[in-house]
Amino acid sequence: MERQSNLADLVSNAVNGAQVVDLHTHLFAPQLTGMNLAGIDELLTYHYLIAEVLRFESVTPEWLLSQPKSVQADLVWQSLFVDRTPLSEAASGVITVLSAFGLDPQSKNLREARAFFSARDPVSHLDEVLRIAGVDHVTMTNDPLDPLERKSWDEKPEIDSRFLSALRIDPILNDWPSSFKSLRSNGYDVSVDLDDQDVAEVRRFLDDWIGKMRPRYLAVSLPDSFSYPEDSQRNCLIRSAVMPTCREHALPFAMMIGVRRQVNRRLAGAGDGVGLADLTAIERLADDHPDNRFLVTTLARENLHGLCVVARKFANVLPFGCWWFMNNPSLVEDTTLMRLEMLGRSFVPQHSDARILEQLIYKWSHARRSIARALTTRYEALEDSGRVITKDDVKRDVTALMSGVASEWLGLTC
Ligand code: HDL
Ligand code: ZN
Repeated sequence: MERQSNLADLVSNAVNGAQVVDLHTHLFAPQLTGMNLAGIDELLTYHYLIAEVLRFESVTPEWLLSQPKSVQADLVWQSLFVDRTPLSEAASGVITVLSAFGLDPQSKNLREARAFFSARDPVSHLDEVLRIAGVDHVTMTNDPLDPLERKSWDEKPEIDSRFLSALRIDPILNDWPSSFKSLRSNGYDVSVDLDDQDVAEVRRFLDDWIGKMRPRYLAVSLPDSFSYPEDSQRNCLIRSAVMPTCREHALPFAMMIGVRRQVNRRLAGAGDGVGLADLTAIERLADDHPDNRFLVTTLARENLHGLCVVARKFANVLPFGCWWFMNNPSLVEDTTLMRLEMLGRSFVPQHSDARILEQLIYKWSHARRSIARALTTRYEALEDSGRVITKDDVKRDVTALMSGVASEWLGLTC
């Protein structure tokens, strides 16, 4: 027992002390005006909690989503935190954030929390959140077809170097029949047909935005129905525009697979569901494009083992994180243990997917606990096999898992 608790403490301290490179978030550098979300009302109206509160309260989604955020937040707090124990991961995350700032998680109302967050200076608050969360770099999700975001980029902002860009191209790949109109209105000579000229214009669009944003990867979320090869506009754009562009700019392509958008439209941002992905699509893409690198995460728990097998077959595939419905402590621990058993440390155990600034604190604190447990289990098995685990082993492995592998794939390491 003595040995185990020493090893567990050694690993836990190393994981808790390791700085993180966060591979995927919905946070924005302060220079991208009007894009950032922070504070207690945003934390409590996170779409995960909106979905949860509708399971307990006899209000309609339409009524709830039509209320001011403060009314929504008051209802969420009363229902999930006062009338009931905040048992879910998303609810317990708010508790972790409040405790990190010394606020009362047992409070009956939001007066103290609102006063605290509204008094914060945004610049020092950002610094403190990143310090508490132990995050060195935050990768954004940047959509050049979002008018508000495009306006910011067109002003050539000097982006805070702690924020990395990722060029997100869902509308182009998943909805060409309508997104081509946005490209047209932004000066690209494209049509719905997607002929060679259109593909050339899409490449010009990607090159232009890679020049403006300097992204670390291109990204797309894909439905469970995603298949490759396939005679479709999405496949044509991936093969003829995205793959050569990523190779030319030496950028990975991130595929986040298995989402079924708007299974319940009434819930708006909270209305997406999950589906089982066909992993042969990743195999075929990785096999057809050996000089491209693929960051892959899947939304269905049932896809995780298969993704580890695909990654064992194709070194240009890097599993990353426990995405969205997978981001629960039990699943993060199980998934990390499975990945360690099958891939050694050639994967990225977690990304936060944070939407609200202070979520970085809980998403990383909770993930660290799970990752440390999984790593300790592997070390214990190794020691049982006769390999002594040294402090240097732990430091080297933890640094790779929490930042080293991500830094390498994002081009942060020189
Ligand atoms: O598509 C994505 O990047 C997802 O992460 C969605 O934004 C989702 O709504 C989400 O916030 N998941 O955590
Ligand atoms: Zn996301």
